[in-house]
Amino acid sequence: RTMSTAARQSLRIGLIPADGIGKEVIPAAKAAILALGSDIPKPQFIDLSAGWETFTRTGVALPQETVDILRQDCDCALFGSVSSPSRKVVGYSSPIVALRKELDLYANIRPVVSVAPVVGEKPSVDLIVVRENTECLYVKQEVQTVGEHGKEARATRLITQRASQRIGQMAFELANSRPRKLLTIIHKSNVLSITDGLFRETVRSVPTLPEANGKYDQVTISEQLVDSAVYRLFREPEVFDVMVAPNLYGDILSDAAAALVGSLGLIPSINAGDSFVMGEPVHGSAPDIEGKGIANPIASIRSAALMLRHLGYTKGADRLDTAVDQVIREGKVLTPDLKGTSTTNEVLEAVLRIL
Ligand code: GGG
Repeated sequence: RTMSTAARQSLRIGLIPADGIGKEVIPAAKAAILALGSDIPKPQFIDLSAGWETFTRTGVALPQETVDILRQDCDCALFGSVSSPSRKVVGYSSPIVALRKELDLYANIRPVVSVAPVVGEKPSVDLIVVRENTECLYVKQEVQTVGEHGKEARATRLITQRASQRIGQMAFELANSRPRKLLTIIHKSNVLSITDGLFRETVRSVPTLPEANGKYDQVTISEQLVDSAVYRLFREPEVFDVMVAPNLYGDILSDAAAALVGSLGLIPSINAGDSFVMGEPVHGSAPDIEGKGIANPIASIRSAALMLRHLGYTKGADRLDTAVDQVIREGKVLTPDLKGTSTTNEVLEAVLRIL
């Protein structure tokens, strides 16, 4: 990653707005990236399609062309949001789940950080949810049969040592890079002792791997059952630093954590693998506000910052985060999810003025 960072003349960014408000917030992130000027290599944007709307138009939710272009012609990507239906639709499969698999983006890193009222003060919430991104119930192996008592539905929940180990390594790296160096493993192995037991035990053993070679000695490891983790998150969020969880728990926990900082519209993420990174706001396609021009662009702008930071462009990433922090701190230009009356464009304009 750092090797190519130094040599890059341009930064090729795939844009996949997908559905709903993704179409409104990804262009805002693009405009914010463009405002960084020479702090990053010259960005080149490549528009790509995926999503429910793409499916209804073409019969395919994730066109092979999108995957091929991301693999061959892009250094990174930004994904918006997808409107997967809640019922089974023949031939449809979630494009974001498929993309994470196709590009082996095995870690979904979701920082949840509040903005302190005064510059330089410690934020009251400052944690990162590290979500395993390739397995758990998201392997989507479901069957329905008919038994003695009527319909029966079953889902396979796959947890492997390989996936648990690499997400564990990513989480230890992150914890080690932070001042508090605290890693909490989230599981439910008092009930799911085989699947969550394997996750817990594999993550716990990361510091004993030969390649760890003592580098995680400063990391404090704790663990928490997922249900009590949600309770503690609301009662005393300050106890958490880095939380690592299997796919579904990580998804739920990060939405819950978003409530602590005011809105899901603020929370960014990256889907990271060993050779590619894709920024993605944690929020969904929000059909209730789609087309009204009031979606919060901050999660997407912060996702762009996270993506740039992951690629080594710290200065550009810092500028985006500082501008967003200032807009939130001033509290004058905010979208309705934050009790404001401003539009997506007005928030973007406020960020651009600072940039
Ligand atoms: N940006 C997150 C997002 O689009 N969330 C909606 C979502 O995950 N829907 C379910 C799916 O398509 O997998």
